[in-house]
Amino acid sequence: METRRQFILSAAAFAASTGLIRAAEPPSLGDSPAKPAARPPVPVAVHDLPYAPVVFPGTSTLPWTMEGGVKVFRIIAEPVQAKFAPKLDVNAWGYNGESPGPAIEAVVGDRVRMLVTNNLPVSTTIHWHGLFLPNGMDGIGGLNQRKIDPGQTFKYEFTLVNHGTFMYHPHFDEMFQMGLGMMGLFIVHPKERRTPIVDRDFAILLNEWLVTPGSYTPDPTEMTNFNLFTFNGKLFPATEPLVVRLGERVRIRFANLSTTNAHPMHLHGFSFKVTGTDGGPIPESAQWPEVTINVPTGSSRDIEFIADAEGDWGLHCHKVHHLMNGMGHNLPIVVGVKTGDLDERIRKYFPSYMPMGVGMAGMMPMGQPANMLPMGGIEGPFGEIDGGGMFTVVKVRKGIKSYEDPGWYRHPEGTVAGPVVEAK
Ligand SMILES: [Cu+2]
Repeated sequence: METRRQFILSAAAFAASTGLIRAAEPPSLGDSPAKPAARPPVPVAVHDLPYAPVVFPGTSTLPWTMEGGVKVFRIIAEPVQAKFAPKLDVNAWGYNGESPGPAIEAVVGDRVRMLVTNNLPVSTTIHWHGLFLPNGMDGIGGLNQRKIDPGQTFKYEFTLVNHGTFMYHPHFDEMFQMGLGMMGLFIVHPKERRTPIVDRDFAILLNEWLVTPGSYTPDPTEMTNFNLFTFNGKLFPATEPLVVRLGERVRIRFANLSTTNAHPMHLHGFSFKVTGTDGGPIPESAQWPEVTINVPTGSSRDIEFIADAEGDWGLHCHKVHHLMNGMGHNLPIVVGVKTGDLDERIRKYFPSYMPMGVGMAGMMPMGQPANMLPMGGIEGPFGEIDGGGMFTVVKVRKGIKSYEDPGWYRHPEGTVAGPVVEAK
């Protein structure tokens, strides 16, 4: 059966291929008839739009209908089959078939109506994290509203007042429901474009999971010891690259709804300014330069930079164990030991034992449980790229005509580190 997301994407692809829609029409202005709010086709000429449409690498945008001047979104809370990577399936909970749920994108001044249907076996609510709204729309079960029981549909309706990078998630049995993946991004654009105008605007929702190797269902009771770390529900090598034309101004919005961890997001190759949080935009005089920005759980951080250097630049969480997929913990460490046949002998007593310090890529293939992604799943231009989790690549290219993945960067002659023979 074609999922809603596939339908939206294929409808958008069809429309783009037949020239039915202009690149990235503003989805919010006026009472225009309903149209699917799929990711904008490429290339995007954004300077004649009221804002740069946000790109959600790895996830989709929630469509809406206009009814009497109200923008109506339909949200279905339900169990979903998530695919963190081609060989990693997860029995998650989410919205409209996805975890994270499809991103909501709207503009200050919009009247929005959220029709939330609960197809879960338990009660739930939705809280609109960071939005200014009437107290009775804030979504804390028992405090602001009755819980949405299984089978019920609740209406939330309010006018968007503040802009920024926000989220939505249940505010009832949060540990269980968010631990199973119930969350999504909610981007509100200002009425007047924020200056300087960005050419590319990306948003990434950060989450962490415990899916015990060999199993398919996350353990939502885990408090500290997570083993999978996702960008918009995908982990490297299944994360999508962020493709940028040389010289463009780029915004990346990070939002974190992980159970416990902050994620220090590190961008290679550039210094960026921190331009906003879920509390709102930061005035230019108060913005500061960074190459790593910590994103605590329950918060968002917007960064901006000029992509003035070509290349394949890493973008990742700097907690190095968040760059691994399904990594086992509590292993004996024998870094520096000449092991000989020690590996085999130790493995007799500790079947999960893997030698450390030999490079991740060599570690995994033996005795791997089902539904576990091996480390080092991708062949780069210089050999295998090891690692996984919260990692992607910002691909900056000169003169590209589209934002499709351009492949690996081709370095100019003489600009790549390599071996030398030193004179004795
Ligand atoms: Cu992290």
